[in-house]
Parts: sequence; C-alpha cells; structure tokens
Amino acid sequence: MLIDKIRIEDLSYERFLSDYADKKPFILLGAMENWECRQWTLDFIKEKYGDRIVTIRKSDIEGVKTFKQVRLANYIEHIHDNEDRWYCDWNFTALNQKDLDLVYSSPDYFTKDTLRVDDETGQDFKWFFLGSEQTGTPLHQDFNKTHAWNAVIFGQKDWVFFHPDDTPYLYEGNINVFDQEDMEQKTLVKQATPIYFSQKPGEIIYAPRNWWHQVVNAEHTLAVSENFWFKQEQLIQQG
Ligand SMILES: O=C(O)CCC(=O)C(=O)O
Ligand SMILES: [Fe+2]
Repeated sequence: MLIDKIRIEDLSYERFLSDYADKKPFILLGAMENWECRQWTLDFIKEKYGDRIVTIRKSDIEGVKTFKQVRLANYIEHIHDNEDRWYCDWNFTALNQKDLDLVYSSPDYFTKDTLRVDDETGQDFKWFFLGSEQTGTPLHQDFNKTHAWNAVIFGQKDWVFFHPDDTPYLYEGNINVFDQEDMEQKTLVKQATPIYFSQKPGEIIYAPRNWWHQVVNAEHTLAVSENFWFKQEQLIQQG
C-alpha cells in the first residue's frame, strides 16, 4: 500500500477532515518553507544550543523506558560513534525551553479545534528527535489515543504504519518490522498490511490515533513532532 503525498495548497481543511483526520496517514508537502529550523545543521545546533540539557534514551523496546539527561553538545559530539543507539528524544517544553516553539510553526490542520496540552501536568506535547543513523522508535501506538505529526528538518526517516485493526498480528509491539529474521519468526505478522515509506526533509507525516508505527533514522536525522487530540474526542473521553 502507498501513502498519499499532498501539497499544502492542494489540501483544504474540509478535505483534511473528510479524507484523513482520524482515517489514514499522509505526507504533507510545502508546509515548512518558512521555518527557521530548516536552516539548521549539526554544527549550528551545537554552537547555539549545545549547553541545553536534553533527554536521551535507547532505540530498542526496553530503552524507551529509561531516559538520561545530557548536554546537547555531548550528544552531538558522539553522534558518529553511537553504537548503543542513544536517541535524543527531547520534550523541550517539559524542560522549560519554550523559546524553541518559535523555530517552527504547526500547520493549521493540526492546531484548529485541537487540544495540545496535558490537563494534569500542563505540559505541551512537543519534541525534537535528533538521532544517529539507525536510531529510532520501536513499534508502538501513541500515548492516550493522541494523533501526531512529525516533520523532518534534515536526514531521512524510514517508517512503517499499520491500521489499528492489525493489532492482533503485532505482538503488542514486540516485533521489529525492519528485521527480516524477526518478521519470519513472528508468523502472525503475515496477516497484517504494512505501509512502508521514507520521509525526507520538508515532509510532514500525519499519524492518526491508534495507528501502529515504527521509525528508523536512515541517516543522522532531526525532526520536530507534536501530539494532539481533536477537541471533540477529548470531550468524549472525559465523558
Ligand atoms: O522517532 C521518531 O521520529 C518517531 C517518534 C514517535 O513516533 C513517538 O515518539 O511517538
Ligand atoms: Fe509515535
């Protein structure tokens, strides 16, 4: 199965709601043209933000549960020799670095009539993901039935999506769908329908709630990502 790629000028808000919102993933093009962070390089980030404290975790299923804090410069210095596949998974607003809000701007599709803050903690759901080649995020569904968008600034991400109906064939996420051997051993997965594709700089992915996804950074990659609910859903969830 292929994923739709649509330019922002060809996608009205009405069409987003009727064809994609809560229905299927797609790639949005042309929505990052004016973002300040599009000019960033590793050297620039190290120079300007190297003193920031960021959170890192490993790229495998166990690693996602344990975070460490390091200086960003320290992570970047080791980006070429990162055998343990540490991944900078940096919820910058939770770390009180809200100035970074200004270096990009969320497309309207994902801000209009949406909720983007955790009621209990008051935290925004905003992340930078900076990772060496082969870092990434194991197969999962996003927390609390949130939707997400994810924009590549530099590098490349390889993705797999599965529809929520494929849940019985996905071993609760304990499968590496980029690993041939794992795919052959875990035979149930043959009944699922993966959508494999790559995401390049300037491209934004929309991930609907409950869709399974796994991500591998094919090169040293920087992305920015936010999670949200459509307003109506949150009201329903709260009863
Ligand atoms: O590694 C990535 O860019 C994807 C991250 C992701 O899917 C998540 O944190 O929910
Ligand atoms: Fe995710």
